[in-house]
Amino acid sequence: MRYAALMIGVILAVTGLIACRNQSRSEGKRYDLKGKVVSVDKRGRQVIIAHEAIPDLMDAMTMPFSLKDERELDQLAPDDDIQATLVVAGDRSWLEDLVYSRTSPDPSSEAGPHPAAVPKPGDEVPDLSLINQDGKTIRLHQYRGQALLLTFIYTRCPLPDYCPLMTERFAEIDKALRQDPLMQAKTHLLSISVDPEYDTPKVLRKYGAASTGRGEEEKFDHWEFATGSAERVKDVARYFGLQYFKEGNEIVHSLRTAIIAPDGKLLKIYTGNEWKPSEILSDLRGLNKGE
Ligand SMILES: [Cu+2]
Repeated sequence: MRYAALMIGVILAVTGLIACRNQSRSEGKRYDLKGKVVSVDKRGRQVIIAHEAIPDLMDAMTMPFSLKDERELDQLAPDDDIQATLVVAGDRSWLEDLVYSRTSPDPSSEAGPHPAAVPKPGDEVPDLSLINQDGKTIRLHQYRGQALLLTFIYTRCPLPDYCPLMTERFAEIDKALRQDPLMQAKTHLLSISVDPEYDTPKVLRKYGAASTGRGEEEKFDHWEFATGSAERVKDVARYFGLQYFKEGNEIVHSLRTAIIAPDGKLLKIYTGNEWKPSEILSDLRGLNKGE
């Protein structure tokens, strides 16, 4: 049995090797990546890899990556050894030229992080509590009457197309909503840090002020930044199906961006980073139509 699995692994490794090298190369900086697959997040279209140090880029850590060819997500399994080229181009990054091999007898028995049960649109979101950038306790139900747009980040995130991109898009949404006093009044944004140890209210305040572009003027009356005890943050993340865990100074995480309607019911959860600010703006405008 083990031999059969090993053979499949070898075949996969061989097929993985037959990557077309003649394609014209996209631009961007390229780095060699070597590591082990920790988990495959098919919904979020990411693979979480514990990788070795990448000279000139980052230390060894475990973190999520996007793939140039997403079909390869179906081929990968926890514990696969993987080698790839990490391409960083502007605010995007992805892996290409994947080579992987499998030696574990049964990948389905791997005890990786289990995908959390994801709530459905229309579900009532529980009154989870967090601590905002001012050190004050906030609760999700206090935003009832407004549409609440939330996402997960951490301020030290090194990959441009994860947290920095979420924050950049939230800044765009915040700005657009502020141009319309009615929409500003009827919406609220919340960025939740999954790194409470480092992202104290003080750190979040500074990060938030820089992110909104209003600096010292920022009153955090439309877009807040929150954290909480490790337990409380875990409760919120788990509810929205966000997977994360700590690895040295980094947090390995997937992406979740949710819209909660003014009645406290879940409208939508966006996974990954493919969504556009315009889609969320139209979701938010749609909620406030017909009132
Ligand atoms: Cu991140």
